Amino acid sequence: MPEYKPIEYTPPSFSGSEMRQRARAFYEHMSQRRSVRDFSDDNVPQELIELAIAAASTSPSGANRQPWHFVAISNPTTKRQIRVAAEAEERESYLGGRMSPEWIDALAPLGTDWQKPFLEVAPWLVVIFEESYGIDTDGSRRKNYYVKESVGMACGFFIAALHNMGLAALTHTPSPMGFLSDILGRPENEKPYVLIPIGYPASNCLVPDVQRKPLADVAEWV
Ligand code: IYR
Repeated sequence: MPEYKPIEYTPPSFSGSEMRQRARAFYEHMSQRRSVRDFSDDNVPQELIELAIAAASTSPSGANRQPWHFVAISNPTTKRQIRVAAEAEERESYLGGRMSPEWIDALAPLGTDWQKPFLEVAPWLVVIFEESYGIDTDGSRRKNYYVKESVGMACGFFIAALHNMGLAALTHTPSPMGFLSDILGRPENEKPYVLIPIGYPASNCLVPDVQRKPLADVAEWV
């Protein structure tokens, strides 16, 4: 059995007033994040995407298995293939009755439909795959734990990192997403989790007028 061999940890530390200042600044910065569907085609350097993936990969995960894999796409032909396949699925969902009327109703204030031009316009698409199980060097299967929770947290870190560097993103889940495994040639132990188009907002970018719930509605003090 592998041993527990802990090492010392020196966390970043701040004074009380620095903590308050940082807490407020972080909250205010995060408040400005919006999901964007209307991208400019301006280029984004690969280095920025690499740093966002590195930040995402610092997320906690079940048994520290880090059960995620990021595929970053900038190739226009691959982006086109993804758009065509995603729109075929989304068309069926929106217009072919796969989404319930109640669901369509819930999305109405967001202004979404089956058309996904951002899949071609945004300079990067990053598809995050969850590793349902790992594969050891000898080819044997290795169990992963809390895969969805772990990958969800990594995606949260990813989106925060992108926003922090001034990039816009969308958490997009064309449904079903199996076509992403085929187009990107991913192995059997990986399942698409979410597709994140990344870039700058278009100069005339509009977003839905949504509000965040007030603290009193999302928190309880006992
Ligand atoms: N996958 C569709 C539908 C959709 C579903 C939810 I829940 C959203 O918050 C937004 C959209 C689409 O991407 O349009």
